[in-house]
This record gives sequence, C-alpha cells and structure tokens, in this order.
Amino acid sequence: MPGKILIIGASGQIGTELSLKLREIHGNERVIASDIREGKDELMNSGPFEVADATNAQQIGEIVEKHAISEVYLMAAMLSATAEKAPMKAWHLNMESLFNVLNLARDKKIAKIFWPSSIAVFGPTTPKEGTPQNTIMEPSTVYGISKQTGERWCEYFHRIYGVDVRSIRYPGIISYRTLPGGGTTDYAIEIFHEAVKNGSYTSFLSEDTSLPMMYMEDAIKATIDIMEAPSEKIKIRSAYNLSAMSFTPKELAEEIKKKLPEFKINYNPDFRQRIADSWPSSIDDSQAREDWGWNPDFDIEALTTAMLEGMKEQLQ
Ligand code: AKB
Repeated sequence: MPGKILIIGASGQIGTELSLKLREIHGNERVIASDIREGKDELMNSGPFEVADATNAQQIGEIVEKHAISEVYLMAAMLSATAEKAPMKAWHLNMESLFNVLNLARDKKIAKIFWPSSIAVFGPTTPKEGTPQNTIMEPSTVYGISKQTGERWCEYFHRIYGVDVRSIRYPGIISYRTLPGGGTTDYAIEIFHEAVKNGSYTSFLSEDTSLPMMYMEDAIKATIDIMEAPSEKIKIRSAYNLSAMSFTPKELAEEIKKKLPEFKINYNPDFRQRIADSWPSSIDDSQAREDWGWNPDFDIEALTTAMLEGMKEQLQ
C-alpha cells in the first residue's frame, strides 16, 4: 500500500479544491489536509485535518511521520500583492516552507513533492508575448523573487540529492468555491462576485492589462497530471510554463456582458497595476505539452459560463 498524501496550505484557494479532488481519487483517509487555520466544512468533514505552521519544520516532520506520508503538495504561500506589504514575512513563509519539504525529501522521509511556482518569476525585462520557458527572469516583486529562488533550489535539490520535485508556473487561477487571498490576478474572481451581487465592478487593473489566466479545473488537472507523470517525463525540475488563456479586464467584462447584459465596469488602477505590468501577457507552454501531455480544457467563454453557473448554484 503506497504512503499517504499531505497537502500543506489546504484551506487556501487552490489547496481546498486540490484536497477534495485528491480525496475523490485516492480515498478520504489517504489524503491529509493541513493548514495554519481550519478550512471550509467540506474540507474539514471529508477527511483528516492537521493544524500546522508550514514554516515549522518540527510540526511538519511530525505530521509526515504520524501519517506515513509519501507525497507532499506544498500550497502555502503569501501571494504577490500581500507580499509587497510584508516583504520579510513573505520571504520567510515562502522559503522556509519550501526548505522544510525539500529537506524531508533529501532525508528520504518523503518520496515526491509538488511546489507551485508562478508567472511572477518573470519581470519587466522578460519578453511579454509568448514568454518562452527559458528566458530573461528579473522579477521585481518580493513574491516573484521568492518563487524564482524557490525554482533554483528545487532544481538544485533534484540535481544534488535526487529529490523528486515537480513544479508549474501558475498563471492567475480563477474559481468560485474558495476566495483567493492577496494576488494581483484576483480581480478576475472579484469581477464575477460583484457582477452577480451588484451588477457592477471597479477593476484595480487598467482595461488593457493582459495577463495569463486559467480556470481552477484546469489548474487541478495540471497539478495532478504532473505529479502522476513517470519521473523520466519530467525534464524540467525548476518549473514548467503553463498556459490556458490570456485576457484583459475589458475583454472579461465583455464576456460577462454576453450573459449579464446590464453589467457595468469601471477602472481605478492601484499599486497592483505596477505588479501586473511587470508580468507576461501570454505564455509559451509547449514544453509542458510535449513532456507530460498538458492540454487545457477551458477558454474565456467556457470559464465565464462555469463561473456564473457555479456561483448561481452556490447562491441557491
Ligand atoms: C498572484 O496574483 O499573486 C498569483 C499568481 C499569478 O501567482 N495569482
């Protein structure tokens, strides 16, 4: 019987849905959810949950031992907008949590790690359109610096200690079940909530800011697929570029208007505009497609339909 799976940061936006999906696939008892705070009822009631601080090596080590964990998904992180307000705290959380799991794998306590990177590893000097897998990377945000450093450490632990670590550079992830916290791409979620509740939204990014985005279902599929791929298929041990669609706030608003004709959007860019301006507009993910068969299912139209229908269902 293979070991169990631990999700650190399970109460967050991606962690919640990833935990529920992994429980559906592997059985509730084989998937241990963990976070510094309790999560939604669905998560708490469907299987084991451990309250733990991702930066505390002892706590994480004890959970790994107690449950005979073999795979860890480390989803705890401080995102781009919040990290700009608390740089040292962000650095501490994003790096310590990664070292804790990398060290457990180096010491053969766990066999496999998933750790998410982000499009934030790119910066203002990176080619903006069709950003290649290997290119100039001079991130100008605290979050981006921590993700780029993390990528270098993942590759190092793989090369020197043989650690089986796998990673993708998430674009903005859009979902309706659990709210995100503190990202620059969060406008693309807020817009749906405000459209349904109030019929209008003021975007904190300008109308023509194009960013790479992905629907949650595709993000979960990519995360599980890269973890299940045979090791020899994973040729990149820093992180893979991953793409599904790119759009601007104006384009998303137009799409929403097709379903909610009364919807109105205004623009009032704030400090997050500078972060968005430093990131790519679109991503070349051909290496992920070639190496482990990545292929997204959702475009902007399918995403808008899924978001509005999902939110309507939730309100009933
Ligand atoms: C953020 O906006 O900080 C995140 C990300 C792109 O990694 N959603």
